[in-house]
Amino acid sequence: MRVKFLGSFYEEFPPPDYPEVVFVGRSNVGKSSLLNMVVGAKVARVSKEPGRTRAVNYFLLEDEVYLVDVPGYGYAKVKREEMERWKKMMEKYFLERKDNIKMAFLLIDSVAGVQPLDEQMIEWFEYYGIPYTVVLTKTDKATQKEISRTLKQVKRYVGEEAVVLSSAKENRGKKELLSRILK
Ligand SMILES: Nc1nc2c(ncn2[C@@H]2O[C@H](COP(=O)(O)OP(=O)(O)O)[C@@H](O)[C@H]2O)c(=O)[nH]1
Ligand SMILES: [Mg+2]
Repeated sequence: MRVKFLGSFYEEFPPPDYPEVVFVGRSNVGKSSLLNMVVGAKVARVSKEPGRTRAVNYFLLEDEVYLVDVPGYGYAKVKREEMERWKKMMEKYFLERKDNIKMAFLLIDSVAGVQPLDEQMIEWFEYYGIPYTVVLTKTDKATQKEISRTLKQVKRYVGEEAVVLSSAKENRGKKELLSRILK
């Protein structure tokens, strides 16, 4: 896969010359790892301590589609003002880019399940009219029972065809995600 890091953006975003696919989820859910798995290269930074990403990172895949890594949410130690800043930034991102976003991948930890802030993201997608797919992450760490429970929660919002099971550790879901991105 040809993939290029275009940079970290805070205020202005790159010109909408390509359609974009955005990866959204709680901090530490495995966004950067998933992105790296999908493109088959270590382009996004995987971090040990959560809550570090502040920027919107753009990658260009195959000179065809932008892959966008936005800051994660829900990190417990984040202060209120920081949370407000995150919210403002995301609202600006979705408002400005909604027509260019062809798909959002909402990452949900297979073990932790759907959290209130994930539901808030789903409300945003619906409000902005952004189609989304739910990606369950880290299935290698989850029991079958945990996966079933999380699947059941997710199916309150989307049909089965809009859910992908993944593990960056086991390269699970890579083909499925790539075909959805390049579609
Ligand atoms: N077991 C397992 N660990 C993972 C997987 N994906 C990510 N991780 C770990 O989870 C932590 C957070 O990953 P990262 O990709 O930085 O999450 P992000 O904050 O959402 O971008 C790191 O320690 C990763 O090594 C996975 O599929 N399986
Ligand atoms: Mg990350």
